[in-house]
Amino acid sequence: KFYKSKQLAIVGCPFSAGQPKGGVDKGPIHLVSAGLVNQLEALGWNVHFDGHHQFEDISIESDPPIGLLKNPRVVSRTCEALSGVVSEHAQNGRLPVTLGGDHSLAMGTISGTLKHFPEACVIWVDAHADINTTDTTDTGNIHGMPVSFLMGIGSKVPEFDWLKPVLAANKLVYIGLRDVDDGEKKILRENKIKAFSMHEVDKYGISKVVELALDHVNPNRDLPIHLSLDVDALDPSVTPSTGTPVRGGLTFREGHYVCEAIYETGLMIGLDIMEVNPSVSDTASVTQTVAVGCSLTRAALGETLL
Ligand code: 6HN
Ligand code: MN
Ligand code: MN
Ligand code: MN
Repeated sequence: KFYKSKQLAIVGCPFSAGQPKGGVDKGPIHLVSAGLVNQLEALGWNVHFDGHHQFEDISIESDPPIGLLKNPRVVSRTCEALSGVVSEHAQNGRLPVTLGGDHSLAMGTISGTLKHFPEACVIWVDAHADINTTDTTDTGNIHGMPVSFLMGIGSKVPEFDWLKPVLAANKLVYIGLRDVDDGEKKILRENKIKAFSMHEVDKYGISKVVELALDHVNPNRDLPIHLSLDVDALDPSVTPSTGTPVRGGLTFREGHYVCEAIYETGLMIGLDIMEVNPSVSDTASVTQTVAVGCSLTRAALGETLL
């Protein structure tokens, strides 16, 4: 609907500075090595893949914390560069599919897609709300903060001046939450942000939850949708190789259902597949997590069961 032809761009982002564990930077390399490009071509997509972005000009040296924020300059400059890459793909009619890397990258992807689709809504599928501010963060890990930066809430950090508040509270909805910090709960309440935790998934079932989520951010089913998916939204038995696993998550089918249902709207203008970490757990777990990362991506891009 929003892109003329079936064209997409894979934006591989080997990046881990938004959190402390090594390995998440290898996530996109594993997803592509597993054959993701061919799999998407088999679904009828014209896939543009230039290789993984290295953002080489950005040094991790001399980047001391700002307040509690770890690697703030590296994260900021990487996301700024990513924002440009993503918005250019959108401008050229290619659906940007970003493979992370840690979830701080969503500052780049969402600011990039919203530049071209300012009316778009965001569906954030995650165990975590990733909405800590510079004031509420306990860990200083910026992958727990991208949403607050996109909304422009919390004390400002000059290093992130390039990122304007682009995301309104009523344009955001969460699915899958189950590990939300106290400060984040307060932010969700105060900003009246709609969230469907695992409690609501249990109560209503996943199809109703997706319908209610769309009713909230996209009542007439006519606005563009950016889907940002953290693989830790799924249960650790399904996607064990991720940096911050939390038990009690979405089943394999529930995770895929969300992707299929968003694809069915025909409104998706951006997709993030984040937080696959091939250094977490054993080889079998890594193979499984990468395979699920690929199948979630395919489900979001039109793979059907029949
Ligand atoms: N993620 N709320 C915790 C924090 O450090 O702020 C966890 C964040 C996890 C982020 O999984 O993308
Ligand atoms: Mn290119
Ligand atoms: Mn998460
Ligand atoms: Mn996340």
